[in-house]
Formats: sequence, C-alpha cells, structure tokens
Amino acid sequence: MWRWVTRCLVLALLAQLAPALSAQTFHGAVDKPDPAQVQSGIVPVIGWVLNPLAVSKIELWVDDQYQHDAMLNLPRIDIIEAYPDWPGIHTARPGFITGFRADRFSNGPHTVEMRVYLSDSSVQFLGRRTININNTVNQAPFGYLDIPDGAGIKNVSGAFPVNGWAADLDGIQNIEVMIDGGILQGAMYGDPRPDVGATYPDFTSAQFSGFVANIDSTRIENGVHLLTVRAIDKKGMAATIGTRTVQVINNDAFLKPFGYLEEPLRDARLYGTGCAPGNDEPPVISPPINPENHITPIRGWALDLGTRHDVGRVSYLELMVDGVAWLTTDDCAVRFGRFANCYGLPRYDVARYYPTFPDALLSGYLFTLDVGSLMNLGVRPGQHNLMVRVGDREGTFTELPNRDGIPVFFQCVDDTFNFASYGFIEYPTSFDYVGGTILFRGWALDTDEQIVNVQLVIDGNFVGIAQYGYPRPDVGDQYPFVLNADNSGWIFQFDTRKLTNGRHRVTARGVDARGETTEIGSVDFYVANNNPQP
Ligand SMILES: [Ca+2]
Ligand SMILES: [Ca+2]
Ligand SMILES: [Ca+2]
Repeated sequence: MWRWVTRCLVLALLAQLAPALSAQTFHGAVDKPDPAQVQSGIVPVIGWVLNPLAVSKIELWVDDQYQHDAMLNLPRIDIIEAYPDWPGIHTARPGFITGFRADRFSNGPHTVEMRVYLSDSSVQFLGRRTININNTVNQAPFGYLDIPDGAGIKNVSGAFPVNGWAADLDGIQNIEVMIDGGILQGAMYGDPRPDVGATYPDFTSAQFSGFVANIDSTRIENGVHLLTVRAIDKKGMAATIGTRTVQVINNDAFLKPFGYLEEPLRDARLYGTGCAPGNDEPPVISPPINPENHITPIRGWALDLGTRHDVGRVSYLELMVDGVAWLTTDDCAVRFGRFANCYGLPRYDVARYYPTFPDALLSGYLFTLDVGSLMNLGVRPGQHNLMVRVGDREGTFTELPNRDGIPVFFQCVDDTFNFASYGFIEYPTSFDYVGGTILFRGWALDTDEQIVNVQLVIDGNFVGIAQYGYPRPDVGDQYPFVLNADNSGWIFQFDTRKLTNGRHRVTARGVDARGETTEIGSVDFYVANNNPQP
C-alpha cells in the first residue's frame, strides 16, 4: 500500500513540475550507476532521455575518456507514466543502456558521464557523477528471463521452453531452473545473444550469454508453481535471474508428441526422375521407392511425453502427401546401406536441448521420398500438401510442421537433369568473433555426380578452393542415398588478418562435374585482430 502511495506522490510531484518544463527543453537522467554503491564486475549504465529533437547517439565517457555508445530506444513505462502530456509519449522509447568492465580501471573514484547527441548536432551532458570501483568485490551474475515473460500466470503443459541470458565477468558456471525452490534441471548455456553483446561492447563473452532449458512439465505436479532461474558464477556466487508463476496442466489428451520437420521447407520444388512419358519402369508399390530414382529426404525429429502413468513414447511416423500416408516407419529398413524410413536416428543436438527426455538422443527420423515413383503411381505434377504425422502409444498424434502441412511442388525431370549442389558452413557460425588464422569448415554434396570443388568467397571476392573429401559419416547417415556423402567434408585455412576488423560474409559454392556452380550458403561473422587485451 505505502509503495502505491509513494508512487502516486512521485507522479503528482512530476506532474507539478511538468508545466514548468517547456516542451522544448531537454529531459533525462542516469539511474545507474549509483554513486553510493561500490562498483565491480560490469558497471551498469542505465538512463533515459526525452527531447523534441531526435537523439542520434549517446556516448559513455569514463574519467573524461570516450568509451563506447549506449543502446538506445528502449521502452520505459515509468517515464511514459511520469510525462503523460509529452507529445508522442505513448510511442516514445526513451531508455538507454550500456555498461563497462570495472577491471579496466583502478580501484578508487572515477567519473562517469553521458554525452547525448541531438539531430541538430548539439550535445547535452548528462548524469555526471563520481563512482567508487573496488575490483576485489565479486559481482553476482546478472541477466534476464525472457521466456516465460512476466505478464501474469503462464499455463504450461507437456514441454515448455525457459530462456533468457545471464553474464558474469568470472564466467557462468551453471544455470539452474528451480520449481518451488528445488532444483529441477540445468539449462544449456552459451547461445548467441548479439543484442546483449552490443549492450556491453567491452565484455565479448556477453555475445554468447543465452541460455535455454526445455522443461518436461510432466515431472511437476499439476497446479500453480513458482519457477525461478538462478545463475552461478565460476567463483560460486549465485543470483536469481528471474521468477515467474506457472500453472501446470497435464492430462493424457494434452500430451501429444511434438517435434520438427526440418526438410523440405515450405514451397520447396521436389524433383522426380524415372517418371517421364514412355517410362516403362514397373511401379514399385510398398514402399514406393526405386533406388535408381532421385530421392528427396524428409527429415526432422519427434518426441513424446506421458503423464506419471505412462512413459510417453513415439510409436509411429507417417509421411502424408495430400492426406495419404505414402511412407511409414513400418517400412523402416536398411536402404542405400543405411537406415531409411525409420524413427530413432541419433540426434545429439536434440539431446543437448532436451536432456531430461528419455528418447531425445534417438529422436531423429528420415523418410526417403521418391517423387518419380509416386508420379508413376498416379500422383500428378504440381502443388501438393506435405506433412509428417507422429503418433504415440496412447493414440494421440500431431502433424509436423503444423496441422495444415506445407505446400510443395512436384516436378518430373528426365535423367539428364542437373541437380544443384548443396551443403553447409559449420564454422564460423553466425556472428562468431574470429581472429588470426582460422579453418572454415563444412560439407558439400551433389545428388547426381561428384562435387569437383568447393570455392570460398568473402565479401564477394573469391579467396580460394577448399580441401574436399574429409570423412563425414554423420553426413552419410543423413544422406544415405547420395554417393560419397561419407566423405563430403571440406576445410579452408584463412588468415583473417587479410580482412579489416568488423563484419564480413563468407559464402561457399559447390562446383559439380558438369561445371555447374551452386551457392551452398553464407554466414556473417566478425573479425577482431590486434585488439588490446583487457
Ligand atoms: Ca562474479
Ligand atoms: Ca503422449
Ligand atoms: Ca549436379
């Protein structure tokens, strides 16, 4: 109650002040760092600015030395409530935030000041203060719980995600998800968070401060529970990152399987061979696959949950074209030297993200769709609806990627059709920071012939030909119907000092035996060389 009264008083006070402040004047404040507190770790710098002129940038100055720019345009509901009559206040985003490493400065007093640049090139000095740094103090981890968000009670059932970010100069030891004060499970830590990295430019590991935990809610009793995420730094100091109220509602009918259809994508063009007019191949019926034909992989993963009374397990998957199940995991067999049309393929990535789910390690599925054989059996060329249906042992089922399926386009081509090369760039991953000599790495395939070479292009400039043919049995597992998929790895050594510091784009291209060049993909990354060590 008293808190509400205090807030009303503050609002009334600000409302009284407001008429005295001409709309043309500059308003703003720096809320943090607090001069009364000893600072260590990452010193937060948080504030807000309201001005009729647009703010072009806000600089952080420490000891009268420029450090870096702050992140702008953040929502501040408290400021919007305090200035209800400010023109355009309801869409204003007056907040700014940044921070800096205390350990770049000696113990003792230091000045902090913001310089606000307005669109008329004028500069306003804001929030100058003296703070006291003591680097012997261990700062607790800090961060934010993004999902579930803080708006009301969240209803959850089956599997639900918990994610956000957490950072600490000492490094994060682990992240714990707790229910009603007891540890339920850990979270995966280290996902890219370029937004957090941009907020704390002198703290590079903030780039990879994301965490995610996939919670199996069937391990929690039905009802209302308190969910807390706690981060612990490498020196053992813990801090609560966020607390949310969740209501668990589980029953057998809710606990459908779930999963993902990774390939093909919506609107993909799927080619069939062996289906041209005059083709006298006898149609293969069950399953409709001719090993001579072009094969389209249909891949993804699926998991199931049960209540405390049943285990919860995927029982079958079916590949549906226009509502007809053409392939099922009942057809699971060794084809092309490896398992095809099966559920239970290794998925180490899914196991990392769903560590508490019993079948996560073997949650992959792969159907080998032969569009040509389907056409020989009367499926017409053109638009079709494709989905994967996953059923559990309790008789509930789910369609992947959704109940409507996805449109795909079937096209019959003759045996001389040149299929494009494809592949993947594994290193660097998007927005990686790299320096010195690095190894670009990935894999590349061509369905109908050999890859002759893999070319690397950086920022549009050809930089060289990768070494191709490295063993990749994992790619062989995924593409059993492609010749040489077992040896499809490529690497390329590159000295990043040939590039300027900053953002660059690497593109890989495959060249097939007929000389056709196909872009495999591009990844944007950052080069950071010769930076002063903190
Ligand atoms: Ca710490
Ligand atoms: Ca189930
Ligand atoms: Ca080709």
